[in-house]
Amino acid sequence: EDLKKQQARHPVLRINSLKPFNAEPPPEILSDSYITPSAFFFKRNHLPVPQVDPASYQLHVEGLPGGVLTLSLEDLKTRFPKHTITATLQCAGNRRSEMNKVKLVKGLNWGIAAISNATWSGARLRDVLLAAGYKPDVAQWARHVQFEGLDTDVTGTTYGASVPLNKAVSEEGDVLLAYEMNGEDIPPDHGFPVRVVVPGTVGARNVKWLGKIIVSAEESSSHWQQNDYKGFSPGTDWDTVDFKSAPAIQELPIQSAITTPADSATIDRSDETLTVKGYAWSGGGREVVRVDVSLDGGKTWQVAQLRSSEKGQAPEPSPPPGRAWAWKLWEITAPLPPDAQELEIVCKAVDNSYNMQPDTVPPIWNLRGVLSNAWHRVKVKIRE
Ligand code: MTE
Ligand code: MO
Repeated sequence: EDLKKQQARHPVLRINSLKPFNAEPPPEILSDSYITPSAFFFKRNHLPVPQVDPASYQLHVEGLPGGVLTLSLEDLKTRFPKHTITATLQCAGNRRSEMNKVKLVKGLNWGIAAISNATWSGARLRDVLLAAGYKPDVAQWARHVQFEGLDTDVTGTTYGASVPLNKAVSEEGDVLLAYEMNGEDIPPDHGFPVRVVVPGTVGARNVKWLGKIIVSAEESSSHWQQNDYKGFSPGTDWDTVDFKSAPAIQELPIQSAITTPADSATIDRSDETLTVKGYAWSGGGREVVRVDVSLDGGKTWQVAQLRSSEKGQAPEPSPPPGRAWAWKLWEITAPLPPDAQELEIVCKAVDNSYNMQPDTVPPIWNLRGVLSNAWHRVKVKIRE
């Protein structure tokens, strides 16, 4: 990766690895705006970012009875209706650092900001599959839609992933072949010129620099589908793990975290009140319906205010059931407890299936450090 590209990256990002480039924003930036500006959107790359020429870009759609359909960027933009959604993307490894504190895991040591929210515009994958010859009888043998990126490792192997066919072809699935992020061309780090956006589904399946789509009876055979991004028991270690025994992560569980105050912050007693902010999101289009906040380590709870638009703007109407793809930002202002010198602030969210977060990390610890969604805890000191 050349220096120019690195210099174009925002200096406030916290770099997790330089080659390939992996970074997350400072948490408080996440709750500053409902739509995360692309410069602050977390960046997760397994391989070097490829430079793709939009003029010669081709997308191949394979595996359907009609043969291969090849589309240019122009075809994608002009032959299919443009559809826009707001969707949150979260890496399966978000909050991995909290698992690392319990017992060492393998993977990038993400804090709480490997999650961001953007608007995405593009062609519906459903429309493109229909144009390529998809018919309902295909569902008799096909089960998955595989995606291949144009990024490759030293052996020439591309990044790849797949999602269930029913998610890809359903009208309610809202899966996009996106060519815009936040109203502009998708930035190179996020998949220029085309990426898949599979709302409600783990970041890993949202393949960037999309080169190929394959309708198939099989899941993607890629490392990231077969031997990574799977959950295991806390009792499973690297000697006993059998990656074939667990399903690939698709929809993510309920999640929330405190973006401000930061852990170990000091608060002045003279402030009298404390404002706590954060995000909450659930996978599979399940809507976050409540966030509970405690200032005493979980003994007593208050309900936070939820927001699903920019501050000062009219609230967005509730999405149709099962299509809540975007996070909610939340906030609560509470009086400082009179006698405390230290507070343990805790948050936990509830989605519309009444799924809730587990209270501690050890029961969900796993060797890859994925699906880390325990109650988020932040300790602050009060200065008299
Ligand atoms: N697509 C390609 N081609 N290569 C990748 O390394 N990383 C995946 C996914 N798509 C990846 C990819 C992972 S693990 C995540 S979490 C998201 O992209 C991150 O998307 P972002 O960098 O736009 O935040
Ligand atoms: Mo990821």
